Amino acid sequence: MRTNAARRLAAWAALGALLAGGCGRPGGDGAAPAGAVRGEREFALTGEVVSADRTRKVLVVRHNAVLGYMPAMTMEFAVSAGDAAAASAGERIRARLFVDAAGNPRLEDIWPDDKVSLDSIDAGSRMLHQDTIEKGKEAYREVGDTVPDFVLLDQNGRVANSARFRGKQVMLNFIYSRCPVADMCPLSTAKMMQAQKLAKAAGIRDVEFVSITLDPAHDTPGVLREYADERGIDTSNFSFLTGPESAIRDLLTQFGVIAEFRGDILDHTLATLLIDGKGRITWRADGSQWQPSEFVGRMTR
Ligand SMILES: [Cu+2]
Repeated sequence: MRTNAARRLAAWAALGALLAGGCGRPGGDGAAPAGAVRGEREFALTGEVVSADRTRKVLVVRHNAVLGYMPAMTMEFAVSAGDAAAASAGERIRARLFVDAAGNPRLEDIWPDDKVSLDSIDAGSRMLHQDTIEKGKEAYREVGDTVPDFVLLDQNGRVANSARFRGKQVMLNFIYSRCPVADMCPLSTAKMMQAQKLAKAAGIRDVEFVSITLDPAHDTPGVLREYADERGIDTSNFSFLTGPESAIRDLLTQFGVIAEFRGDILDHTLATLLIDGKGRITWRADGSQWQPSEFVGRMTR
């Protein structure tokens, strides 16, 4: 209990320090556009991916009727590099359709929309929420405790069940793709990459690296795929996860990470954990001043 309270206090202190610097959410003039720009119209779209062209950054989608705009048909849409890379033929999707003044259609905010995935994510989120509520004030997982089960989506839009990681040691942290503060999320990701390289060089097998987004409303699978691709991350054992807001909230509670939007600013703390093959937390570092070698040194080979 005492450790718990002390940790929370430390976390809030870190947040206070952060507020001074501010971990901003870009979105003002000149930032990468997300959502409608002037003169664009927006619609909701559902359909099935027929093919993806990563070079031209387009998806061919057999879409359902778009209310107030067009009947069901198969056509091409401009998408981001990450969405083009993450998409696979036959995948059902839902997205926001933007049409500019010249009639050019573009999809953003693309999420998997097949019933099997949605049902398992929904069931996983409900179980996680029940677990969080039942544990109440004891929800915070300390070193020695077992991590909660979760069902999220990875950077390719595939369901990522925590069972996938059982039997492997996991190095886990929380980040968000738009974090503009160099020594917060960008530094954490760079250190995770370094730990991945060190672990590989040390011959440590059965280790997975997992980064869960703090900003699921923006960080779709495609956005996370682009985040990983831009950094040249080897995703063979490094996953970027997103999912329902409620599941992310519950995980933040259980992992003792604070993330709060204040207007356009996401104030957040950082935590990096090492979890053993049985799902027990064996080490934890708060903030971003930890060394990759500390974690790799604690991994079993
Ligand atoms: Cu950040």
